[in-house]
Amino acid sequence: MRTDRRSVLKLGAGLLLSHWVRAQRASWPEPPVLRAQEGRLLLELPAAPTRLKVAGREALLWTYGGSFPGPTLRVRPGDEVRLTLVNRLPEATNLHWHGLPIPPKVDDPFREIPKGEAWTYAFTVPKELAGTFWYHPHLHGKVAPQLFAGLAGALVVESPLDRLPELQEAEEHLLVLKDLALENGQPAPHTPMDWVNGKEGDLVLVNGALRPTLQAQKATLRLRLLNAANARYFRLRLEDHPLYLIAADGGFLEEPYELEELLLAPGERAEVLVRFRKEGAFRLLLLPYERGVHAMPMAHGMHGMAPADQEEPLLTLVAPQNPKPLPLPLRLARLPRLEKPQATWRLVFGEDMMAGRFFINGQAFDPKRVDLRGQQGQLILLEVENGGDMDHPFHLHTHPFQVLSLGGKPFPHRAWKDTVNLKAKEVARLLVPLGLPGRTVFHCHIVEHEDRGMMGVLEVG
Ligand SMILES: [Cu+2]
Repeated sequence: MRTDRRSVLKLGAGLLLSHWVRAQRASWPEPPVLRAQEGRLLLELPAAPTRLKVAGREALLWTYGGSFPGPTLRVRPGDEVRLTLVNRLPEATNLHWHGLPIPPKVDDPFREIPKGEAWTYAFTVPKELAGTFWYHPHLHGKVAPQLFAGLAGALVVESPLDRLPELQEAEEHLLVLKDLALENGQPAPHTPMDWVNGKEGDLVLVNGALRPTLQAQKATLRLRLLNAANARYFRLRLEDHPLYLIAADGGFLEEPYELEELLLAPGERAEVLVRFRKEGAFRLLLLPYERGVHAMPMAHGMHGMAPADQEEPLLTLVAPQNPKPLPLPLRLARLPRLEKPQATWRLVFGEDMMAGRFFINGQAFDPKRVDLRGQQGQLILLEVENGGDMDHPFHLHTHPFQVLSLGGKPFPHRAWKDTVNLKAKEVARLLVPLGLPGRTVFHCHIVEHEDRGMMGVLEVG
């Protein structure tokens, strides 16, 4: 494919850093946005060590395009994306297009881009797709340190439904939720315990900022939330206001679903509407969440659970004067009813805490082994059981699914998902229409667990 050199966006550190510095001065930070022009997004994106200021401290992170989080890519169905990842990291990496139903040959978790080399990802954004997706490294064994070091960015697929008056008139923002721990100005290295529990950081950041404030101009907000953390769960509640869920991982629900709390496991996304009922400042609170992490699994056996943290503010929303929120949209997407699965597959998550190894159906990941085989067009009932003592978010590449039931209860709304959290001993029943052919993977999205074996291979012919 020929590339028009002049139209390629080259993300030298300069362009994005200047953009970022400006954004940091404003009270509300948001990653720089790169938008497709005339149906094409042509982009050279370096992954490189980058000096930044994070939460008032100097830090050397690993970034995409010089910003933390990486630039937000905004595209529409049918757009052509041609992104060249330039690896300026001191080790190999690659890219995963989390949630996009694109060919596994393109979104290839088995590909390795050596240091100093580049690789071009070229694909067409699928028709009928809309929602909040993301990109991050997926090189087995290295995902956890690379993601923790800062390598993550959002990809927004716009939709004709965005033009519904109740959505178009809303004020839209992206919230990349990601934690970080710094040691000597660099991302703290993984301890042996981090490789068991999944690494969490003491800096809980929104778009790379600590406890930012958003001064809303409008009385209705549309927030796109992405949990881009390695292992931290975001259980969220907004003071004095419910949240109206309008989209899950893979796009719109059929109608808004009112929530008192929103739980986002690593890898998950949600879009919510906030409708201000009164003037004032309202904190989005991060509530404690017990995910079964172990305090001392290595040295002295199980010492019980780590104490749950107290609730703390994640960010503050300031309502405009005399707010008059928009009505809720009555109808959103029409989603297919999936019925009569042709096969049932079963996956069981397993843990060996003492060894720090993780399994699916008793086996650690082997890229040369195919664990599940199916045919394009088949509808699969996939039962995933968490046989472990910790929560594990199940993620499947390439093939979005609908959740039939979780923990024995029917799922409360129809939605396209690609990541679903399982508490200890829970079973999720998923309906998976097998889509594009090729070899892809499924795994736990606590990326330390994936790096330490909790991943398998699905081949669709
Ligand atoms: Cu896990």
